[in-house]
Parts: sequence; structure tokens; C-alpha cells
Amino acid sequence: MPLTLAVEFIEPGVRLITLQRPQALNALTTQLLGELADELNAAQSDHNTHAVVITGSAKAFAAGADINEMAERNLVGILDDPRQASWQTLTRFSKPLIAAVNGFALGGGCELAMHADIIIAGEDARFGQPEINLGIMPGAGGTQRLLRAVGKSMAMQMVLTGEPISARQAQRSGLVSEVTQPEFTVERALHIAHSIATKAPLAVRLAKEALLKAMDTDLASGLRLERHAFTLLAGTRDRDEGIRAFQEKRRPAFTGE
Ligand code: DAK
Repeated sequence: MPLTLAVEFIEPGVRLITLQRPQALNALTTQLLGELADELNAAQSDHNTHAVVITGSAKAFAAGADINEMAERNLVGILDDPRQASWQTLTRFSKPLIAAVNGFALGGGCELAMHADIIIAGEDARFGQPEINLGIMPGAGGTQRLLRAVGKSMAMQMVLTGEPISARQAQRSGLVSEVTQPEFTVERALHIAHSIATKAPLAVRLAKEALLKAMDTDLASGLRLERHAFTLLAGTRDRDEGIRAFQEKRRPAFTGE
């Protein structure tokens, strides 16, 4: 049983993962990241899971890597850090991942949210990369993903000053797709996850892959990948089913084939 997070199965096909280290504002320990990686691996290999929502508490999504644990690691420990493998699992996760963020999403917490495909934020959410205040810098995508999400000027300001931005600023910058009242953040994220879970799984997977590719490739290569994926989907049963269902004015019943 995981100790630092809770997992709920929400029909149809959605898993809700809730980080649970309230005493430390969900600061990310090696254990928590390991348990999260295990849960994502389980979700990845479960054919009945079509989307995952990750959330924290009302006060904090996650306030970053656990600083007390960081204090125990020297350079050798960092090079050989088991957390690296957990972050890699997050990066490789190919099913839709939605972050429902209330309160603080700082440092590794902001980076965790940025591993999600969609971020829904409560009005009180704060996104920041305060590592500079500790004499370090982001290490899990907080320079690379942040810049791609919010642009150069905002990313520079956040990383070099360490000052967080509000949910509204994050939305204006493109980091967050929707801002909700805090009590509805998870509900809204689950609603979106549910909508995605009813779509054709292969189409969802390839569309996610193509969209992510757009962040780190040139246009010609991205378009090539898109055409390839589009052609692959043309041979699927779900494509036939989607078109037939439209013509027959009914909901499609996708099977993932
Ligand atoms: N680590 C450990 N404990 C934390 C914590 C953290 N990151 N953040 C908060 N806590 C603990 C506090 O120490 C406090 O514990 P007690 O004193 O009650 O025992 C409790 O949570 C409540 O926090 P506060 O009393 O401070 O609450 P406030 O509302 O006053 O302030 C705050 C909330 C979020 C502004 C403040 O707690 C704060 O500034 N926290 C630190 C935020 C921060 O600097 N985060 C960045 C950490 S560095 C890596 C990849 C990524 C990273 C590292 C490695 N690899 C790939 C290897 C990431 C690094 C980081 O994230």
C-alpha cells in the first residue's frame, strides 16, 4: 500500500492520484516519487485506465522536493539519485495526465504539474520555481518545460527571482488551461479526464505524442510525424466505428483497436 498518496478508481477508466504528505505540504520525497512512479506504471499497463488525474491538498499541490531530504545528499548522491528514475517514469507516461492544482506548486511541485498534459488550477494556486533561493536551480524541467509553456521573459523572471505567479497569471501565460474555484478544481479535472476516457484510446495516445513532439522538433518533422500518426489511425476499427456512429447518429463504442 502506498503511504504518501491515495489512488481512487473512478469509472469509466480514470484514476485519481492524491498526494498525501500534508505535514510537509506534499514535499516530494524519494518515497513519494517512487510510489507515484509505481502508480503511473500500474496505470500505464492497465488497459482499463484511459486517463489519470493527479492532485494534492487545498493548501498545496506540492511545495517542491523535500528540502530536508535534499540536505542529506551530496554531489555523488545527486548523480546516483533514485528520484531520477521516478521523474523518467513521469516523462515516459503516455496516457493523458491532468494536474488539478490548488495552493502551492513550487519547485519540483511546479515541475510535476508541468509533466501533466493539462493543468487545471484553483484561483488560489501559486506556481513558482524558488530553487534560486536555495542556491540551486530547477532540475526536473523547470527551465525547459517552463520556458516552452510561458515564454522567455516570464520563465526568466520566475526562475531568476524565485517569485511565484498566481493562477490567473499562469493562465494568461499558457501554463494553465482553466482556472476554477478551488473546491471545483478536482471535479473539473475529472470531468475533462472522463471526456478523454470516452475517446478512441489509440487516437488519444497518438495525438498526445504528436502534440508533445511539437514542443521539441521543427515544423517539417512534426508534420511528418502527424501525417504518419494520422495514416496509422486510418487503419483502426475505432476510426470506422467513429465515422459509422456519426452517420447513425449514436455514440461511438470504441474498443481501442
Ligand atoms: N521540503 C520540506 N518541508 C517543507 C517544504 C519542502 N519543500 N515546504 C514546506 N515544508 C514544510 C515546512 O518546513 C513546514 O514544516 P514544519 O515546520 O511544520 O515541520 C510545513 O511544511 C508547513 O510549511 P510552512 O510552515 O513553511 O508553511 P507556510 O504557509 O508558512 O509557507 C511555503 C509555505 C510553501 C511558502 C514554504 O513552506 C516554502 O517556502 N517551502 C519551500 C518551497 C521551496 O523552496 N521549494 C523548492 C524546493 S527545491 C531533482 C529534481 C527536482 C528537484 C530536485 C532534484 N532531481 C531530478 C534529482 C527539485 C528541487 C526543489 O523543489
